[in-house]
Amino acid sequence: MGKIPVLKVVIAGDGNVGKTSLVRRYCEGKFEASRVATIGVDFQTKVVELPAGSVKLSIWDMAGQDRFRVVRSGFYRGSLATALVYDVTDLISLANLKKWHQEISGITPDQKFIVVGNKIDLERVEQVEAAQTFAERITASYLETSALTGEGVTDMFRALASIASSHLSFPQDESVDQQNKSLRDEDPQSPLG
Ligand code: G3D
Ligand code: MG
Repeated sequence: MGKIPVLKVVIAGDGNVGKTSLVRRYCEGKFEASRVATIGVDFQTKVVELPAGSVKLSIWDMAGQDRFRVVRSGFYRGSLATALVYDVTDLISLANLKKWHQEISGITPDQKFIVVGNKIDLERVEQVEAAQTFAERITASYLETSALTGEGVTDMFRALASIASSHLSFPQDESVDQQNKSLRDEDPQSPLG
């Protein structure tokens, strides 16, 4: 088997929406209350099994605070997919996803996105429709999670891995040659009919 492709992905969104908690939950399987806020960037890796093959996600968890804007821009380079995370109890964090989307697609124009509403274990204040409309507008899928209970977290990272790997040809793609060969074999012009 060949080497596992490493895919850089980004977790973006306002401070306090739960980005670091989502990464922790996914990579370490736990939730810690009262964590220290991310300074600059956190970094974790995890292998994800996709139907087409395995990939290793390198997950970059950006600090949401405005004063880290300069640090962040360099870290977007080379990333393939971003989860834009907001907090379903915080309307401002949803409105700000537009700003996050602009910041990231301005630096990496081919970036693919998913939109994630976190903290669904709490009483929500936002309108799901507004989040879905935003996701549609940027051709992203919309998912909901709770880093606290773990609900939706695996799906979120699988979705991210899946869009980040859409450009890859996995070893199984050798079968494309095989398929092309069978198409040629079916060619009515062929002497075998
Ligand atoms: P950030 O990395 O986006 O800045 P953090 O966010 O992961 O640091 O989380 C910010 C706060 O929200 C933390 O609270 C964390 O425990 C809480 N949190 C994160 N995800 C969830 C969730 O899904 N549900 C609930 N109920 N809380 C969540 P504290 O109080 O520890 O600062
Ligand atoms: Mg953080």
